[in-house]
Amino acid sequence: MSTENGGTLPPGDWYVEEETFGYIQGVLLRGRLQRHRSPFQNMEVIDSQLFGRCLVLDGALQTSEWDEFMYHEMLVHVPLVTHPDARRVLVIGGGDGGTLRRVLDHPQTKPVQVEIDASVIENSQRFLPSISNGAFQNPRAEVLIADGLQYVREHRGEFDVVLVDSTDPVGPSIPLFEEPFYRDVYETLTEDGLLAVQSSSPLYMASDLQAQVRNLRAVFPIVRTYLGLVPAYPGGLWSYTIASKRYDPMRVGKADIAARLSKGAIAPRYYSPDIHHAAFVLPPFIAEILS
Ligand code: AG3
Repeated sequence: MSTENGGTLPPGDWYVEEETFGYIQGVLLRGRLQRHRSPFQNMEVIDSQLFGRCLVLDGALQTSEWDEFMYHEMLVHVPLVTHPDARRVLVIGGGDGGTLRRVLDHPQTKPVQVEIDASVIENSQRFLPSISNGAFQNPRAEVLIADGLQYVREHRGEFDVVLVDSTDPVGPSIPLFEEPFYRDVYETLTEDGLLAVQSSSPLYMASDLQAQVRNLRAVFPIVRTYLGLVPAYPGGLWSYTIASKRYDPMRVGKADIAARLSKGAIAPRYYSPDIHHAAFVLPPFIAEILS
């Protein structure tokens, strides 16, 4: 990247993240806005030159003002256009509100969000309001502070779509990547329901992706991994996986996708009917991880 003083990096404060042994990714900071320790995790809000404000949980960058749309549009619109009439949608995690906001873009939805850590929602609304863009105030949304693991155990056959917008599979979120949770989600879904999850970096977390897909395949008949770009995440290439009882995301026609988007006058900046199908095309080395 070019710099004002002719190539040498200006002295400054960098946010750096070790993504895997021997590789760090970093952004030059404009400021550190907040640091908070909740009963669940350490939270930081930083302000960076390149990505704007970013939410960091337990030392992993979760989302940035600049590229949040790339991640949230892919996590939400791909499953919500795959289901022909997704009304009851459950969001687990996603405290910054970027996922809830995209669910609300689909006018027929009645979302419930279950976030374990109230302070993520509070601080995201305070420091990163552009990400939720008012979603938490929308009367169609019901927002609960509760444990998603327990919530799915207590709600059977209620949701058309479940979205898991979690942190990496480390520490307390590990159960969200395991087979017992996916069995509970299966029961939480209606008979033609589907689940979409963020499924890690295929580059630096390939064994996590592999284990997660294996766990989903043990429960759901249709499991499809797709890819998208999220520059702020390790390596920039990110994966998502849909696990479905009936609808195959690879078989939704482009005209249906366009029609489902236009119902809500949704004009995404990353996602499109062409991206929908392109995202399921996997490079052979990733197909091999999943085979
Ligand atoms: N959830 C996935 C973030 C993963 C980032 N990992 C990392 N930086 N090592 C994002 C939540 C956004 N709503």
